[in-house]
Amino acid sequence: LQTEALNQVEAAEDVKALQDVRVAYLGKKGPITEVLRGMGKLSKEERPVIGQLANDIREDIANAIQEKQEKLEEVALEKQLEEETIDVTLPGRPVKVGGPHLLTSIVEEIEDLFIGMGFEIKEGPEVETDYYNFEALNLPKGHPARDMQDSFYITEELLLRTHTSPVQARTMGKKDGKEPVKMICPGKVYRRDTDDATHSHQFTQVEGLLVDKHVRMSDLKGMLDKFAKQMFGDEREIRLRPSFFPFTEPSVEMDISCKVCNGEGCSICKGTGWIEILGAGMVHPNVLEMAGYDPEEYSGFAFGMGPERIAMLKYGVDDIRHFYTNDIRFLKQYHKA
Ligand code: FA5
Repeated sequence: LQTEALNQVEAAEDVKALQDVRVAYLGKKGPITEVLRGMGKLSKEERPVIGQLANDIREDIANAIQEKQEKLEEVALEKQLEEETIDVTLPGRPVKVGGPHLLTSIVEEIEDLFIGMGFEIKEGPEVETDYYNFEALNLPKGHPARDMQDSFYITEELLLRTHTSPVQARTMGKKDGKEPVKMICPGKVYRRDTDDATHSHQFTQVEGLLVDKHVRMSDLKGMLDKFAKQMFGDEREIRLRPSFFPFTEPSVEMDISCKVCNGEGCSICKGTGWIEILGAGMVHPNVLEMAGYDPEEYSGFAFGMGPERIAMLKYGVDDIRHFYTNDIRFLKQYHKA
């Protein structure tokens, strides 16, 4: 019996087969248990001899099973390790990394540039009151210049802001007419414009405002020139054209030359070789007065630029709609490594 059991232990090929051997020989219904159970029927002399023998055999088989089990487990572990080996020489799988949207990058670039010139960053609401969007900017109800910025109204008194200029009025209003202001405000604006290559019904603006004693038009011109050169490089030309905004007097519009497409048949520059990127001017005395400043003592300049147009010009993007349609092939071109 012992030899037979030990042979079977040796022959067991896996843990399951070994378990079967254990049950067969050492289990409750196995031959050894049976022998031990029948001890009562043996004579007094036979009992210790047979008992000792049965126990020895049981121990031998149990030891053999234990040894075999350890061996089988070791083999199984080795097999598993072999199967799960990692080949460290295989090339890694590339991780797809996102990046900021081109428009976000441009706005951040503009912010950095103005922070470098000492401007603070301010924010204002996109749902604006008629008062701040128009009236505080010298555009009373019924003023014909309101038509320049066709608006999305929510109620009679609330609208989606048509420009970032209301943040000028909000910022000045908090200063009690005494402290100087030097701020920019980036943000989204909305107009009922028909979408085309250079116009969108929702776009971005960055407003700028500087109010202090003795601020002059030449300060505005110098700062715009510095901005343009830092943003586009010294080779670009700028031109200021007289313009009209009710909240500035005098008012100008600034164009930048289109070097990317030479202006020839180019949709950004409409063949003229120039693209308008901002409106600006000296803050109108009425606007200063409404915000609590004495226009005899204080003066200021303001500007509002379109980052989409700036990005188009800087990177040769030929249609403003690329910024909003989220075509990954377009966006990827501008991800910095
Ligand atoms: C204004 O919105 C004035 N608030 C700017 C200003 C501020 C003037 C402070 C004086 C003082 P305008 O409507 O021209 O002005 O727009 C300013 C800039 O926004 C434009 O030069 C252009 O770059 C951009 N822009 C205007 N309309 C659109 C549009 N539909 N899509 C994309 N960009 C636009």
